[in-house]
Amino acid sequence: MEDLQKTVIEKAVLVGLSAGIFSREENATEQTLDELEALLETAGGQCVAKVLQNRPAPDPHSFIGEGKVEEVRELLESTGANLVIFDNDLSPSQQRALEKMTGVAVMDRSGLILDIFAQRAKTREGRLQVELAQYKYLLPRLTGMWTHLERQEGSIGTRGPGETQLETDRRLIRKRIQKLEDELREVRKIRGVQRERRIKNSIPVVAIVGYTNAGKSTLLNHLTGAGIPANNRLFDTLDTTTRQLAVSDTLDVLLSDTVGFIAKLPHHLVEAFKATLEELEYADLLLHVIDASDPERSDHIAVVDKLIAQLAKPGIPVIECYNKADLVSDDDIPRGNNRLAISARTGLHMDQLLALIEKNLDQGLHRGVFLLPYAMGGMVDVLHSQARVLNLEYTAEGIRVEAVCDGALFGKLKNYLA
Ligand SMILES: Nc1nc2c(ncn2[C@@H]2O[C@H](COP(=O)(O)OP(=O)(O)OP(=O)(O)O)[C@@H](O)[C@H]2O)c(=O)[nH]1
Ligand SMILES: [Mg+2]
Repeated sequence: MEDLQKTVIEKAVLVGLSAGIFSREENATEQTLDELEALLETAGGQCVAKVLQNRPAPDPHSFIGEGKVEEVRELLESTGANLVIFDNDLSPSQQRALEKMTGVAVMDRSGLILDIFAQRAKTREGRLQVELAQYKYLLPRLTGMWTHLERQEGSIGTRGPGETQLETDRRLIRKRIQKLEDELREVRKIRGVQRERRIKNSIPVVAIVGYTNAGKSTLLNHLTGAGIPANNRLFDTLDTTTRQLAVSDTLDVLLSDTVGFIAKLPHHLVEAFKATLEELEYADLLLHVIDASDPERSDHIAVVDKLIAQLAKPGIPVIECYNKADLVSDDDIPRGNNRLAISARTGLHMDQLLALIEKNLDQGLHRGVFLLPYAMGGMVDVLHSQARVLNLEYTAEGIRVEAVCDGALFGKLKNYLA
C-alpha cells in the first residue's frame, strides 16, 4: 500500500457548501476546506482546486446546484483530477447522482476520514473498528457503487473492504457486520478485565484528549518516555497507549493517549471507536491538549469540549493544556484555573503540569514504610484491601510494608513507621 501511495498521487477537487439552513457543524467554510485539504494530503492525495458554494439550502438532487456541478466538471477536465471530495456529508443518493453528473468518483469527508483510519489502523482492535465503520458507511451506498467508474485499487476510498466484497449482496455484508461486532465484543471483554484490575489497584486514570495534531502523543512521550510515534499529520494515533507515571511520592497515575478529535467526525467512526474512547469514560482526570498556535484553536476547543460532554463522566475535572507555547507569545494564552501553557516539545512547565495533576487528584494519600510486629499480621489484609501495597517483606524484625494509604489508616499506623 505504501508503494502504491508513492506512485499514484490522486488529484482531487474539493467542494464545500455553505448554506443558511446548516448548523455550524454541518456548514463548510474556507477553514474547513483547508482542513479537508490536510486530510486529503494525509490520505496521500493532492488538492488541485477548492470550490466553496453559497446557497440558502442544498439542492435535493445535486446538492450544490447544477450550475456549480458543471463548474466542477470543467475544473476536473482542466486539471486532470479524477476525484471530487465534499466537505459536507452526502446522502448515498446525492453521492450517486453527483458521480453520474461529473463522471468521476465522489466521496465526502466521512469517507475520506474512514480511508485514513483504514490506512492507519494497526492493532487487531483498531482494524476491526475501522472495518466495521466502513461496512456501516458502505451498506446504504452499495447499489451500483464504483461500477460505472474505473478506479485503481489502493486509491483513496477503495481501501478496506474490496471491490469483490462490495459486489456481494447486502445480506453477506450484514452478516460480516454481525461477526465484526461479535469479535469486537470479545476484544473489549479483555479490555474490561484489564480495567477492573486497574480499578482494584486504584490507580487513577488520566486521559490525554484533544484535536488531532495538538501534541497529545508528544506529551505522553515527554512525560513517560513512551516512545510512540508523533508526526505532523492528522490522525497519527489510532490506538490507545497507556503508561504509568509517577506524579509525586504518593501519586502514580495511568496516563493514556487517545485518538484525536476532528470537526465532523463521522458518527459511525465515533460509534466504532467507542472502545478506544472508553478511556474517557473511565478517566478520573482529562488533560485537554490544545494547539495554542493554531488560528482555529477556539473552534477546535469547542469540538473537543462537545465530545468530552458526550463521552466522559459528568463533572470530570479537565486541565486545559495550551501546548506549543514555544510558538506563541505569552499574551496569547488565556489564564485561569486548571489552565496552563506548556510545550510538550521543549518541556516547558511540565513540573507545573504535574503539580496541577496532583492537585486535581488530591486524595489525601500518604506513602509510608511500616514495620509491623508479627502479632499484627491481620493488618496486612487490611492494607491489601484498603491501601495500595507497593512492597511487602517478612523480615526478622517484623513485616515490612511499603504502602500508600488514606489519612485515617495512615494515622493508625503512624507509630509503626520504619
Ligand atoms: N513547536 C511545537 N511542536 C509540537 C509540540 N508538541 C507537539 N508538536 C508537534 O506537533 C505535531 C503533532 O504532534 P503529535 O504528538 O503527533 O500530535 P497528536 O495530538 O498526538 O496527533 P494525532 O495523533 O494525529 O491526533 C508533531 O509534529 C509534533 O512534533 C510543541 O510543544 N511545540
Ligand atoms: Mg497522536
